[in-house]
Amino acid sequence: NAAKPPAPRVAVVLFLLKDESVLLGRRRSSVGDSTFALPGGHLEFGESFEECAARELKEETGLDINKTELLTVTNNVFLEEPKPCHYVTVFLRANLADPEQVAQNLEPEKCYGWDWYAWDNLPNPLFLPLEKMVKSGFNPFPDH
Ligand code: 8DG
Ligand code: MG
Ligand code: MG
Repeated sequence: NAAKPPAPRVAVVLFLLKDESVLLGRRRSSVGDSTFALPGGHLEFGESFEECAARELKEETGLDINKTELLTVTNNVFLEEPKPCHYVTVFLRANLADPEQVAQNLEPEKCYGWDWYAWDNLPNPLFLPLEKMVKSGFNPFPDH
């Protein structure tokens, strides 16, 4: 009797844009450990995508955003991870409400730290869902 597989879950992640850069954090997690990923997390019951992105960013970095916009959705199946999982990942973009605000690492058990990376010089390795988008030529900046 095979165990029933877990259901797919909805994740909301954010391209936080500043000049030509995006905010990335190095994951400390059983899924994609040590890879560079966007801020974000699980959609909670009753939330809009925009509310989820703002809440997750605030919990993870302390930052506040405005001009939040929906970009795209991807389907991500992680069969090779210690705990296989499946995410429908919703990507949004936003700007900092206050460009002077500094990212704090508020969940150090889940992230090694946040930093800004120029889009044309992203760090390695990227978290697989993000890596796939970059390789496909996706660009999160307006006017692309
Ligand atoms: P939560 O308990 O705060 O809701 O969740 P979290 O601890 O912040 O979850 P997460 O791992 O940061 O995000 C949930 C899932 O979203 C993650 O396991 C896989 C999926 N996901 C992607 N791409 C990205 C990404 O670039 N960044 C993040 N953080 N998650 C991503 O598919
Ligand atoms: Mg979170
Ligand atoms: Mg997260």
